Amino acid sequence: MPKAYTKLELKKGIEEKMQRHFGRSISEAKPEQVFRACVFLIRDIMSRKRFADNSKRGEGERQLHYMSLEFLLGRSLEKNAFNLGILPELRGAISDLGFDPDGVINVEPDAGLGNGGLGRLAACYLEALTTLNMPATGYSICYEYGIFKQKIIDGRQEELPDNWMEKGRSWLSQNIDEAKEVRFGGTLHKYWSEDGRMMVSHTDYTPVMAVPLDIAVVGYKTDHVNTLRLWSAQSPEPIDMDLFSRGEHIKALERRAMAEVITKVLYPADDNYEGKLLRLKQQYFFASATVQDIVGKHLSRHGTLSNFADLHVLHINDTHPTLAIAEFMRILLDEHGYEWDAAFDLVSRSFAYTNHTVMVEALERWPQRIISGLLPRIWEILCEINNRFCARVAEAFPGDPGKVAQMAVVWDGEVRMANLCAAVSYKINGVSALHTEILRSDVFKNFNALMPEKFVNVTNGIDHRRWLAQINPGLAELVKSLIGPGYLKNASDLTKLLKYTGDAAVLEGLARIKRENKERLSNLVFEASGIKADPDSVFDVQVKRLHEYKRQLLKVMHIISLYHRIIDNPDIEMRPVTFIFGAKAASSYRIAKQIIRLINSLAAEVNADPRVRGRIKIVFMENYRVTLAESLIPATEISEQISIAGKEASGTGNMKFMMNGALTIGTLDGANVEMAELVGRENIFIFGLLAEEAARLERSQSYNPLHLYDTNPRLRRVIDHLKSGFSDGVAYGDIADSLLFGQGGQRPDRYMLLADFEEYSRAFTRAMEAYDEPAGWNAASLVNIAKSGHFAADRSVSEYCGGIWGISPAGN
Ligand code: 26Q
Repeated sequence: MPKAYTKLELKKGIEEKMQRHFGRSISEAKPEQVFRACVFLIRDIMSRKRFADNSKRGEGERQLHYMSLEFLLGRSLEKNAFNLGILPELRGAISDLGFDPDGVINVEPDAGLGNGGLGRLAACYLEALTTLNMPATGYSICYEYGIFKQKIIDGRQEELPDNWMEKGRSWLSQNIDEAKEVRFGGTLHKYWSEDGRMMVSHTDYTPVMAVPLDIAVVGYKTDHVNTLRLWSAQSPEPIDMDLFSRGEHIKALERRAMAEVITKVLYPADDNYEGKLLRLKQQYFFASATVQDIVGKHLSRHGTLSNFADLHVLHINDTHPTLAIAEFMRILLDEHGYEWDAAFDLVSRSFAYTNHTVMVEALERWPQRIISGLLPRIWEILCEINNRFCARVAEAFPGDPGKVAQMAVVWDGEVRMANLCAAVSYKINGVSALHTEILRSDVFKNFNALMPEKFVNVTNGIDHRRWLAQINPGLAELVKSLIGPGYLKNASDLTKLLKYTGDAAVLEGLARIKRENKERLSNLVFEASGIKADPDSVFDVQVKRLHEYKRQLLKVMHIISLYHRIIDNPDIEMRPVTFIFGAKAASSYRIAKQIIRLINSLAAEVNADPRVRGRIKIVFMENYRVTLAESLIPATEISEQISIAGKEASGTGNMKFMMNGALTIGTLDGANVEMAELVGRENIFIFGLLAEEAARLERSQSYNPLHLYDTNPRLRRVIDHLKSGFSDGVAYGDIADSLLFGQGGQRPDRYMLLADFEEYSRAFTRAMEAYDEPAGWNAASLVNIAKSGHFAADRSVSEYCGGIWGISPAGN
């Protein structure tokens, strides 16, 4: 068991850090310095744990290396204190020192080293792996600037740089002696060695140093500590005084800057592939440093690579780290004298791959000329992998050359990263049952025919300690009083709550907690936007990245039609609803940005219209991020999960809302399908086309939104409203056109909003009717919480450990 710290010990510890690092006493300190003193103290506690833990680590156990270009950590002070079991003591200590604990906690910026779901998933999994005592290391990039800060100015998204390191770097510890050199460009020379083997040497390359910055990860009430290793790019060139004096310093500085730009900024495109050279440099930089690190450590311990695959699994989080496959081949062939077959055998037993998307525009395909110029040796290796794989495919499907065309890794001047992963990894998984089924039957149909044993499903999960206990202390207290604290380690215990669905006192308690959370959020909304969100209204929330397939626009269209109803019947009785949106749009995603502006135009018109009399309020919360989600989710009553079926691989926000007692209005997409199965149709509001139906409509090209527009007057009026514009004088003809006629060569209404409009509207009405009956609503809310244990990351990670990674708890 971990050592407990008293409030007094922590107080003394903070004072000590304050003196040591800032040379001042607490009475002279600012909250920022108190925050940093707390971080230093918590880091000490974690280091002591790590030291004790390392000595227990076995030599012969398989380890996981979770490779992800994104780890969306959010804040860490409260989280780490929570997991160490000292959060109340830390808060008490800060208070006793004369500071507001929330004020100190709020100093911390989000580590926004990710875009959204995929990055947050990585963070949740590393926490769960650590809590489960699994030997695991996370690998990523230390972006100097994380996901941009969003400001809404005149209704429009503006992007500001997110300089998180300024205050957030206190968690990082640099390990310069473990830096690695990564090589770009250059020339290859082939020659024969004395024993008749072909050798490759690489000259004139541009070296870049990868310096590791480590973050310690603690699990919940365990002594186990893991590491998240973030690579930062540095130029190996010293500032050359000679060049300086010869006036060539600008050139030298230019070269330095070129290297260091690699880890400057996270690409803010989410689910949308852009073939940018700098992004490829990030990917190779990351892949090479990581594989060198893992191989180097293995060699220094074992002196041979022959047992590598027994002791390591490299997990590829989507295709972004895929170059690691080719890089490992390069290291084995060129640096360790391996023959191709032996090297390939080793590599193909070492990698596993998770796919997170079925959207064709998100599948990474890198142009051959970019890869061959930047990474000449990697390009050769990719070609060789491709040749051998295509030969295998041709043999497996004789007389069907189309199969080679579909499955090739290099084709038509492009490298297809997903095909490379599928060809080489020993396991491929989707992130929900439906998504995995679509991978098997559609995206990777041919691969599934050739090697069905590779495909598995692991439905996503979330860190329920953060997303329930930490962010919703009121609910956590209630749950603990009913079923004890065991659920924190064993989330399936939450089902024990089911026996209280008829207990009026419990349901009232649940309602009271929601009410308090709504009041808190209402204050936050008012501070942020000046809008009064009435805690007596229903809080209906859609927060996620802005993407057409997620259909924020469908919700907008529905709100417009509610607004029309009020205009037509000014006295109509309608339960007041506050509609809350939060979303960042990728900087280059034009339509997504227009939709943000549209939400703000609509909000301005509706919120100011005296006829509405508070029955509808619309709030766009700027800069949606992990920390904002932590305030929004506990206060939400209706969770909107309304993507077109078949396109949202899983969703993880849906799980967070469910766990906090919101009821979902959703399509049968991603993990919503499993949510509906768990809670039953009476406890979720399902609507819309099924994935099969949507796919069939798309294939047959028979979908005709114009017909719906012509025949449904309510819908027509909504779209006409978009065209004619809002009280701020802004009209959205482009959006209306893309729905009715298609834009830029796209089919009209690609994501079938019009097809689902009526059913969505009915689902919302059903939800409002259910809300009219508080006991029933609260019972449904409790059922959702009780069944949400299935979506704990602990469950997902255990499935990965058993079914994919083959790892077990450290020291066992
Ligand atoms: C690729 C190439 C170049 C630049 C950027 C990218 C890129 C970056 C991020 C492509 C995709 C992403 C992120 C994808 C993502 O977050 N997918 C989501 O993953 C979640 C976790 O599995 C799922 O729940 C969501 O359904 C899925 O959309």
